[in-house]
Amino acid sequence: MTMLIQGGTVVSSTGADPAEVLIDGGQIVAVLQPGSTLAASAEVGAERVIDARGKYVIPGGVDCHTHMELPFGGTFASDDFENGTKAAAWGGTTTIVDFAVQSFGENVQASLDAWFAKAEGNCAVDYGFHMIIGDVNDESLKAMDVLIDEGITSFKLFMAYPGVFLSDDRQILRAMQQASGNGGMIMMHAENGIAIDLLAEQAVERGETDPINHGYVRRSELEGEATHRAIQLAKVGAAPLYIVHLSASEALEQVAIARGKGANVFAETCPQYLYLNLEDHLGAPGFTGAGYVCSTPLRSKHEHHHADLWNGLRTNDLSVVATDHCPFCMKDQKELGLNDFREIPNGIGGVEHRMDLIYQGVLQGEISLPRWVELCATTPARMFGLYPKKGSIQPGADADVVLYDPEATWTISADNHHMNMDYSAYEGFEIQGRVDTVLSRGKVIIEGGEYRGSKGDGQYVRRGLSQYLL
Ligand code: DUC
Ligand code: ZN
Ligand code: ZN
Repeated sequence: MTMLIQGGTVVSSTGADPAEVLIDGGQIVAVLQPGSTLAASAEVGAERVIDARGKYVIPGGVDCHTHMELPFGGTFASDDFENGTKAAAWGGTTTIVDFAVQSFGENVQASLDAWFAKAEGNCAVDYGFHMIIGDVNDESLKAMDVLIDEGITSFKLFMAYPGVFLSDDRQILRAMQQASGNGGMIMMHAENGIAIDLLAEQAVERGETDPINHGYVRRSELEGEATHRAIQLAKVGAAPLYIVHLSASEALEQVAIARGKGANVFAETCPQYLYLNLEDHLGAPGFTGAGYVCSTPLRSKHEHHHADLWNGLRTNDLSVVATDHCPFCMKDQKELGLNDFREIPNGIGGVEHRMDLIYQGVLQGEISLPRWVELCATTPARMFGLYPKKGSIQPGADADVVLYDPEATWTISADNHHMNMDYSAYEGFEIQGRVDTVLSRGKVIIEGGEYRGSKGDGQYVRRGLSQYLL
């Protein structure tokens, strides 16, 4: 079907201008100047004209960090691919990159196949995979090369979670050397897990078992230390490095120093680290704080992490905002840690609210309107080999397009969200701006306050290499 999106302001990573977007066969075929002869003839030929007056027309969001159905601490993240990708669509995200997991002792390809089976035929929006390498050995190192050809071009390693996912420095360096040879991007969970586990053990021995202790023991210095170490190892291994879910000023400082010296180091942060904090959220009365247990943890409002992260988003030392969407319900899931914060499954759900929450940063004067699009769509697409099909409004791109109403006002609540969570980490947040219409490869999937897509609309995206390789 030929469609024309007319009357809106197209926002890209480089600017915002009135323009009309012509779509055919699921792709954008032209971006036209309003009032031009070409726009007039496109209107005549279009089978459907979508009125975008008063709306921003933006590329669909790319959330490059989600964990649908992640097994964690004896339970599973509560969104499956069907529900989680539908929630993403409601929030204007039209591509997710989820993490397939190779656990210790498992075969990489078999683990990846299991993740394909979970997603295939179930997704509302397009999806790709990164691979968590939880067991770096000769076999998994070889598998990294094979995965690149299958469109899985990035590999996450952990410096945290000893005995579960942690890779030691030898394993990290070896994986970096492999990525250096095959063009892969190493993604790092940078926290010193050995030191954290000692502090956690000591806290519990003292009887300090409440959720807030999760934040106290995962000290920001230990995120800074691990980030520094990861950067040095990447230099030695001659590999590009992408730090995931950066939350601490100390870690950002290390990224900024490295980038200042020209290192090919990148970092993402997430809305929870910009808007939530240790005292008010992780330290909420009773067991409520469990809903805010995630790693890296929320940081203290009495330090300067929030302001520093916003600054990093302006300077590009932070170049992506993703969600680390990893939802758990309070009932039966977070409750596993009622008597010991170490047993609380780590994660916050947020795939639905990233575009809205970061748009508040535009309204608050923290970032510009084009920077919003760049952080939430264009750079993640370029970083992870999805560009120019994803993350941009230009001829040849997939017609993943969002009409965003900048004036709408509403309040985030568990009562109105679509994620499978019995609470919202952002309950009561007053939002200006709202997703109005969502197109995924030219199909209207959200319109008029209704989901109009179907299960299985979303397709697997075979990713290329990062555009940020040197
Ligand atoms: N952090 C989380 O909060 N959840 C899943 C894994 C991770 O690293
Ligand atoms: Zn992580
Ligand atoms: Zn994660």
